[in-house]
Amino acid sequence: MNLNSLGKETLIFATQNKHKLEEVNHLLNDFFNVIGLHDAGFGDDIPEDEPTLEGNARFKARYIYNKLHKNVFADDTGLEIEALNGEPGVISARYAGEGKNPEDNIQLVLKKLHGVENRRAQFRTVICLIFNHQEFLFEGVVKGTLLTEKNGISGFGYDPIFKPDGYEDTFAQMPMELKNKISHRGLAMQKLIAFFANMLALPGI
Ligand code: ITT
Repeated sequence: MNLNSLGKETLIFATQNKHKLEEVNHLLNDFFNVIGLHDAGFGDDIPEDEPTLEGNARFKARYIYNKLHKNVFADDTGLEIEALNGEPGVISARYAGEGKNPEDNIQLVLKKLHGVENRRAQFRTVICLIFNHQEFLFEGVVKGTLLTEKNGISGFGYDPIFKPDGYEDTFAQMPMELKNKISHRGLAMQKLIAFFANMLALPGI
């Protein structure tokens, strides 16, 4: 194992997104020293041209593994809107253009849903982990409703317009701890953590 000075193994999270890194660090902090691509010395964007979330998560994790030969995981998330046949899905980051501007993306969703009664949507995350040279996939889904205007300033991306089922607040109105407990990425991460909890209890790992 590749242990750092705190006795925790370093695990690379193949992301350039600081918000995602912060959320995930919060969850994995007990087990790993999680570093993003920036701290792993990687400044380039990894292409996300696959037609599915699974494909992109796999591609990103393999891309970094093939360069660094270290344990790594990557995720890909999409907002899947029922009335738009699952759009924006795999192109959630660049829905309104290659500038990947979250405000533009939100405005485009609101425009497309203007006057539409069915506001049902879900966030879906797929994580691909490459650990000890083996590949594993984990999925997390959270269902909810899209509002007609933004609410809240926490989080990122589409959070200000997404209200998860069972809650009165949007993700952008929640503390990170609560979002992590119920969110797509949080649920996928909980599966990853359960996997590690099992794995690390085994002798020889
Ligand atoms: P990396 O590929 O570098 O990890 P990214 O910002 O492209 O960062 P994703 O591919 O996982 O992240 O997600 C695609 C987009 O989906 C992202 O840019 C946001 O617009 C949206 N998104 C992802 N997770 C979200 C979340 O928890 N809340 C709100 N929007 C989210």
